[in-house]
Amino acid sequence: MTKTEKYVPLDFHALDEGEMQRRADAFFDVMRTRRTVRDFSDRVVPRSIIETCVATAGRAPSGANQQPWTFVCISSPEIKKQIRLAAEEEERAFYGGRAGEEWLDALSHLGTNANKPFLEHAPWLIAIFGQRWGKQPDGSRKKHYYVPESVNIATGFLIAALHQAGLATLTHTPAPMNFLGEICERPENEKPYILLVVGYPEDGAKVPNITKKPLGKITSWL
Ligand code: IYR
Repeated sequence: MTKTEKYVPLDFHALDEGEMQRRADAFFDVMRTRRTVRDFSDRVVPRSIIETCVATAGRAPSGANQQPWTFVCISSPEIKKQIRLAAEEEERAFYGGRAGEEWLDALSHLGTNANKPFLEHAPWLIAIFGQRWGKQPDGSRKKHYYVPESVNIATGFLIAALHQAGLATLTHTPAPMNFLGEICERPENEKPYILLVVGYPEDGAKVPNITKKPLGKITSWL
């Protein structure tokens, strides 16, 4: 029997600085065009592309390498419809008063409202769950560490992978989101974090005329 080694050699290939800069610039040029999209076409996206992008998300670092995430990938029209109905009910309460004036004011430039047709039109919804705890071999609870950080880093990987693959996304967070666990039939240890809408933008889709902060506004160098 071969013994599993505790440590293995790192697969790392250093690049020269010119190549590093070229790659950093090339990736920035890809990511700078990412925009949150709210008008989705119903054009089909092959499952294999979603699979590969979720596999990329699964390479994210996580607390104690516990990988405390589940990506529920939904293309079923019936389930998308259930999600739309439940999300719109929450959003009606949100826009109808629960959000409060300050929050609605902060959102007003995005032009959002309680109607979420994209939850049915887009070919894929990816409901991202964090596993608040895991299971020991004997079935008892196993504590998980840094679950929100881990899930959110993996979600960032996923959004980048989908964008790089030529797909549009919307990071949707209806609140509260408990209906997602019920519709997706997730176990009680899983908490919904984000509902990612994935597909192609509708022809002629428009996005809010907003900008990102320049580097000088998001950094401090010591
Ligand atoms: N979840 C609502 C409201 C909303 C909240 C924030 I913060 C946004 O950046 C965008 C929307 C909705 O999806 O309409």
